[in-house]
Amino acid sequence: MQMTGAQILIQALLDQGVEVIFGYPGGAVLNIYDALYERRNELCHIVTSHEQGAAHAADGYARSTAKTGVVLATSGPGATNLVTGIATAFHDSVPLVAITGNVPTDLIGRDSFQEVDIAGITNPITKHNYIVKDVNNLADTVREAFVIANSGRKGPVLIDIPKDVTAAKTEYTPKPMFVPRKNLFPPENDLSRALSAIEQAERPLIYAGGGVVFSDASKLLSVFSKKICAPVCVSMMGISSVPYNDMFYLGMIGMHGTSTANIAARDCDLLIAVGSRFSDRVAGNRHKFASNAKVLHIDIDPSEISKNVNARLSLIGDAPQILKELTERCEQKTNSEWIHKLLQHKALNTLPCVYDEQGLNPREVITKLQTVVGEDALIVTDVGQHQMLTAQYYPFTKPRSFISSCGLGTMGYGLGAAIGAKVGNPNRPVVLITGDGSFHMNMNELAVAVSNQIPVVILVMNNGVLGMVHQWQRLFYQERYAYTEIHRATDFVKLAEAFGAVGMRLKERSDIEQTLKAALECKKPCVVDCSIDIKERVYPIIPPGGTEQDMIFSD
Ligand SMILES: Cc1ncc(C[n+]2csc(CCOP(=O)(O)OP(=O)(O)O)c2C)c(N)n1
Repeated sequence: MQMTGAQILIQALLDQGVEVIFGYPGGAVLNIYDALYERRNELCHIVTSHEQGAAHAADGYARSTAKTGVVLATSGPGATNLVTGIATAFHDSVPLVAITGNVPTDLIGRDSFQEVDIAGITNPITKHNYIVKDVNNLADTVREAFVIANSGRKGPVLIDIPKDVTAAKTEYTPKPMFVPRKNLFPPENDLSRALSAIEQAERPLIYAGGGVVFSDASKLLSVFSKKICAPVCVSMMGISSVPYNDMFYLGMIGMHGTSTANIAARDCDLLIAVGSRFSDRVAGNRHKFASNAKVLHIDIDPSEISKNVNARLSLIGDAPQILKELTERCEQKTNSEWIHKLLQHKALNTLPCVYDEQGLNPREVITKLQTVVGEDALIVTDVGQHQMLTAQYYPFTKPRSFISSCGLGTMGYGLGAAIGAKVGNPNRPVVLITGDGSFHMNMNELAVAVSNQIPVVILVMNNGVLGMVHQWQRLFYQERYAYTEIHRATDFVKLAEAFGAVGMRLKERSDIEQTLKAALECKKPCVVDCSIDIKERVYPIIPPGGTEQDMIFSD
């Protein structure tokens, strides 16, 4: 059947199983919006306040549902507004298809109105990108983009479509939905070397990253850890891969990790990294990290091996398949001394959780939140102290329940991502934990939550400062608080009301549970202004470039 490029695009997206697109209209995508309008009963489109919010929403949707997020923007400023969201998804390996309109083909390269080379701009932050110059290539390009976004290490793909291509007509031939490319399986040689390293290890430690969460390898990892008697620590991306109350769980590793996890990395003789990157937030000093251990790196992306920390052994492939194979082939180990020592250390070094002060302690709000929202909730964060405290204190029990910009550390990520997560999971409670700095960046998306009746709960940990940077100034800049005490007078309750949302204030410890309950039960977008002391800090911290020896535990 003859269709326009715009109609083909929408049909191809529907054929890929896409149910929702986040985006923002404009001149270069008018044909696409017109085609979307025709199919409005089949494909939901959510218009955000800003394209950045749309990209974060598509990202939050993808992380929480395991589907591909789709975002649509016009040329020029619409496209450049996507950049931070695409980079955020790229850093954390989130499958995203970003579609941008561009000026007509004959205006490209002529400094035309709203023209940018978005393919050039996004080259380093996408897995792949396309400029479709011939309508006959459009449907296959869309299909291929979904394959690439979802194969191997997942990530964003951009498709730039000039306006004349969306207007041109051609024949549309339907094809079946994409099948991701098959992952490699490691050769027998590598497997048997890994197995003998596991056999010989006296002090094995598993370090799990986002790859475990995203490949749904959590259960297999847990079985594997018990079989080889190895405790498990996680990167921030790996949070929720292991339930917080798993006997072998040591918590987060790295800069704001637990002392037990960091000591385990120091003392282990075999470090089994699964789907993780050894970023500088984990291995602050990559030359001294886990220096007593052989590293066995399991990853789907060969370019990760020995990128940051030298791996003596590696297994390239799909984490679930590899973990299953290793578990089946290795002997049941007992390693009581190593495990016993670490679990004892963990029991004696829990993070502080006695709250006797008058004011509101963010840790207490975060811990009590779980008792109110239950295990099914999706917890989204922005970036800063509130993010680290959530990572440290929230008792996650289910994979994919923690959604945060870990790699890029994008302030302003949270509200868009929370909206996307709620759209993808309408029956699960979605709570955004944010800071006043982060919330100021993209709070305009509150309008979207209101107009689309997306009832997210937003807890603004309001300390009146850019807390995390303030903390670094205290520790590393002799308390010279340059431009982090920004004295904003925003009234978050009034602001919420102005947007048509519900606003609440939380100041007293005694009100935590009832306020959180009320926020959830109002079934509307709700902003809770939580008054947090400016002196709140996140400990422990390993200073940048340091090791577990340099860990600071208090002011
Ligand atoms: C877009 C962006 N700009 C700047 C930063 C640097 N940065 C990291 S944390 C932080 C402070 C965050 O403040 P807030 O959101 O209020 O959270 P808090 O640390 O107080 O919990 C800043 C400015 C960033 N991560 N992202």
